[in-house]
Amino acid sequence: AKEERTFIMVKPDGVQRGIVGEIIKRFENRGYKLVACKMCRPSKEHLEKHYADLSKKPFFPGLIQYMSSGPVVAMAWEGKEVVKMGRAMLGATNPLDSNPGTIRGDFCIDVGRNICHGSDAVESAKKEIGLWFSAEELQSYKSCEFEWVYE
Ligand code: YYY
Ligand code: MG
Repeated sequence: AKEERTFIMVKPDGVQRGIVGEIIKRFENRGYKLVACKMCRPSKEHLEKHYADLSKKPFFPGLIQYMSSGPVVAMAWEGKEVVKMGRAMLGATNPLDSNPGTIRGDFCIDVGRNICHGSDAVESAKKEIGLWFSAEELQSYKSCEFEWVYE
């Protein structure tokens, strides 16, 4: 369970607005472990794969346009229940429904500029990490915090 992983991404607006460090800080502070991290400029084809489930939605073209408009920071985080807790830490998809204290609830307003992505299930996390990272980009290591974060 402590080896569960999720895919978290700072979207182009989060990068432009300088919120990368804040997002990383929240996952670090919580006790989660960073196992992969890179800045990249994803192609439309790559983003169409990432968001394949949404391809029929009316907002899809705008979503792909926005997501390919600048660099993003892609990350994989590891720890107990990190998929579910990652979603809770991000807040609701629509920032206007996100509680204050969540990342979206603290830093954004519009659904089409919601600054971050997080996998919605363990299975989709596996798919997304496989899409964004090669095996060599994923690190396995024991954090010195481990014994102090977990009982
Ligand atoms: O997983 P999450 O990002 O919270 O929401 P999804 O339903 O997977 O939608 C992905 C992405 O699409 C969302 O973060 C913003 C955008 N979007 C939108 O622009 N308008 C909507 N009505 C719904 C989603
Ligand atoms: Mg989603």
